[in-house]
Amino acid sequence: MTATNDTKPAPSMSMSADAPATTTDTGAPINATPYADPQYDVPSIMAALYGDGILGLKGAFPREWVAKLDEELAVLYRAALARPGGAVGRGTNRHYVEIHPEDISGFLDLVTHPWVRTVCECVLGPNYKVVEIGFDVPNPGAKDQPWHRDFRAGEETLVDRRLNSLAFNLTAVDTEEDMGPFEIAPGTQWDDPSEYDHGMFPPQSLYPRYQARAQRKYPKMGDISVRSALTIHRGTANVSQKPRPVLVLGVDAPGAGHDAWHDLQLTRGYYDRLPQEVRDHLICRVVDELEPIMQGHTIEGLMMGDA
Ligand SMILES: O=C(O)CCC(=O)C(=O)O
Repeated sequence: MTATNDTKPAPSMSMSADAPATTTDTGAPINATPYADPQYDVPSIMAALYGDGILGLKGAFPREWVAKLDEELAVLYRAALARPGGAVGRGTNRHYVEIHPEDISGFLDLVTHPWVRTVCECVLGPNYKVVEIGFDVPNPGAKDQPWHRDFRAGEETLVDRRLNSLAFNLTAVDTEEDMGPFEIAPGTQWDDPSEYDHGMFPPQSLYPRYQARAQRKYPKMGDISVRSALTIHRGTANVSQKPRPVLVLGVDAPGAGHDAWHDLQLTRGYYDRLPQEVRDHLICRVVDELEPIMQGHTIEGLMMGDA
């Protein structure tokens, strides 16, 4: 695929995340952070993830690229539903399916997109690691999820006040109001979880805090977002007749340890064809044949009930 960003920056969902264009006399872009693509502004990316805990980029991929992804996810979803343990419940009429990178034709485009790389390197450092690829499907009839984090916050965040993992989300369809949009409470990645159930589910007494801050997101095909999975969020009720599949890419700072919950597998041939700079950013097994993934990361609180 040809990414849209070769010649000019794609518009950002956050007005402040566009870089001021500074160039040398010869027109070469000046960027003081060697690994960041000069079309993106490092302080704005840092401010968004450490501030709101979420940032988006509009039109990162062409719609045709996303339409192909949508077709591929539909096939993978059917296969996962037919396999015991292939799709994990995330509440009424919702599933999460972890997949293999080579199950989708756009994996390389995704992980080499200049915005994805720049965000990872800015926030997680130059040795960031991709640990997970999968997708969520809130189907018709899905209900409001309880407000939650996707995992427990560690000492790095609670004490050292540092983010050590990110979740990228890419919708496979245009999100409409009745499709149960994703909802997030900006800034809550820093909240104290001592009263949370399993360190992930805030008590209902705290819901007014999230409701007061809540932002619903309406991404279109081609848009991409990134968030801390610790920023309190939920899927809302899908009262339409359409599913809303969303691709999820999980990325860690070195040592964050979320690879223990996942099982990124690549066949030898696929792995060998990847550029070295992509291989350097994977925590994976290289296998002769892809094995069905036994999902290690279930969120029991979501399987037990809706809000
Ligand atoms: O509905 C969504 O987009 C997100 C769902 C979610 O947060 C989850 O299943 O953990």
